[in-house]
Amino acid sequence: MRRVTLTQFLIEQQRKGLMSADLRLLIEVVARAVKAIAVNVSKGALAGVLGEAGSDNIQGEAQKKLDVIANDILIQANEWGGHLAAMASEEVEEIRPISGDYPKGAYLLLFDPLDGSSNIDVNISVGTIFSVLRCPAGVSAPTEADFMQPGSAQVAAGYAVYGPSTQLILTVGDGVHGFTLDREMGSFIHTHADMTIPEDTKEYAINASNERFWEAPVQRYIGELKAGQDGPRGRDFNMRWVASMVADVHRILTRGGIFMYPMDSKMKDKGGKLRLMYEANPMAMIVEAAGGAASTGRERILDVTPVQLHQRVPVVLGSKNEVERVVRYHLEG
Ligand code: AHM
Ligand code: MG
Repeated sequence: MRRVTLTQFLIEQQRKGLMSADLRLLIEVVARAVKAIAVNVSKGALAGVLGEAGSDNIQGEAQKKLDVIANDILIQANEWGGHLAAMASEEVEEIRPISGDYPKGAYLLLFDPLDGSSNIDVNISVGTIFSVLRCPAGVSAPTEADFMQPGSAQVAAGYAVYGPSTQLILTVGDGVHGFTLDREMGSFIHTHADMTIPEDTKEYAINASNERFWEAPVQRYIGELKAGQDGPRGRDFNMRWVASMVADVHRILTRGGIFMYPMDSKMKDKGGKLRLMYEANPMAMIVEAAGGAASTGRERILDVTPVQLHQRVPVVLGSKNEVERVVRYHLEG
């Protein structure tokens, strides 16, 4: 089998005119940071990286040591290369413009350094999610307002999942490509070509402990799935919930399914649980590029106009026919 490394794959994409040299460099740098995060995640207790950092992030959540380590790795890897104008992280309140010590580039990078971090201490898969936007033309000192672009403006999106193997999933809009880290060689190898999500599925992912807080359309939809063969759907469904969005989305990208973190009455004032800019948008771009759909329940995620960097939205994504059904139930009220 011809082994194609991430570098080789990206150079071929660039030659086909699918990405600029700077975007290729940016993705390579993110991939390098992901390798460093994977090393830390896999050492776990041996490196003393488990447990709380003793600080809270902007979301008011207690940071884990690995949240802080992953955030630092991504910032340090990306700030000097000359391909970015600014960065934004789930873990940091303000955007981070590229310091005057380094050349500035044409892109904005957003990331959730370690998604699913409540799973770190129990040795369950976690991940890194990232999104790339263009810095608006003529802007040399970007502010938060320059990040307020809808998900449809993303030029690339991806995630890494630190599971039994480390995988990097990537799209620049032209299909979804998966790479597996060869730890001995230290390279990502292209192992999953053109990943696609089947339109139909028998599997759903939702935190069912929130059932009493859901809105009526979600209660109806999940109620019908749970009724299985005896209900209106006339067939049985299976439930999975890892509580790491990357792991749940990765399963859906591999074998189909629907993932939901819907609006619920506990979090109405916040807008939802998951963050638009570095969770919902990149995952929506990947899912759509793989033939799936992604909605808030009422609106295509990629069409949401952001008003705040750390904005939250309800998320329904995965196999197209199921997502469309959930949207229909919301429209019917
Ligand atoms: P995090 O970015 O702080 O880790 O939070 C996001 C995570 C998602 O990965 C996951 O889908 C969800 O939160 C799990 O929520 P819950 O603990 O309510 O099941
Ligand atoms: Mg997260």
